[in-house]
Amino acid sequence: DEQARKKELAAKAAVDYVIENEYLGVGTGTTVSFFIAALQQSGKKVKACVSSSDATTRQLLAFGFPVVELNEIQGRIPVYVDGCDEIDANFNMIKGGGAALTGEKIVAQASDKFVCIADDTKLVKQLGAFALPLEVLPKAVEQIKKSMEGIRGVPKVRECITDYGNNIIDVSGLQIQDPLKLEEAINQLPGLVTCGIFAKRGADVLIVGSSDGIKITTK
Ligand code: DER
Repeated sequence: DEQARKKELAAKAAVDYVIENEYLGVGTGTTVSFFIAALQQSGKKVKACVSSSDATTRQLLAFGFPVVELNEIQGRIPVYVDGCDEIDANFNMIKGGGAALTGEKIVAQASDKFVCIADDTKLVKQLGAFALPLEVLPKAVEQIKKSMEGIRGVPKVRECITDYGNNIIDVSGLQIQDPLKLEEAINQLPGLVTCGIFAKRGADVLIVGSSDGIKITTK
């Protein structure tokens, strides 16, 4: 379908950013799935991949890539490739649609260059049309739901358990004028594991697939 074609275009273009024989951080989602296949197709060799989720680890191993734990490497990761659910003009993102936001944020934090791959439906003027995912400890679910209602959000617990055994609350109805401010405020909530706003650590390069091809912008 058309959206898949746009994702694949962006994913293929990201292969150029991969540095041979270096560590590579890999995100989660369908756009990343196209990237893993394109990277294998390219024959480029990486030292090893650092994965953001169990699902991505399984896919990387299936495609023959070596995978190492983040704790096993001393330095920084040069490049991290991942998708998003929304991205604004300042490269702030909403992520977590794939329930992998905690692993994604950890590996993104350890990486020097975040290359975001997306189809053009992900581009927004203001974050928040996509319900904001929060990873929360089960014990804190009701309390955090109330906090979100307190800022006029509409929280809904997602039917899933994350790689870390936690819940996801999707919060719709938020008008996110200042992504960084809201990310930092939500981070203070007891029991909050990860906020799906990626503003403190946003993207550095954006590769967008559209029906006219790809567009690459660097922050
Ligand atoms: O969960 C995430 O943040 C992923 O990056 C995911 O939402 C990206 O979605 P995709 O399946 O459209 O690539």
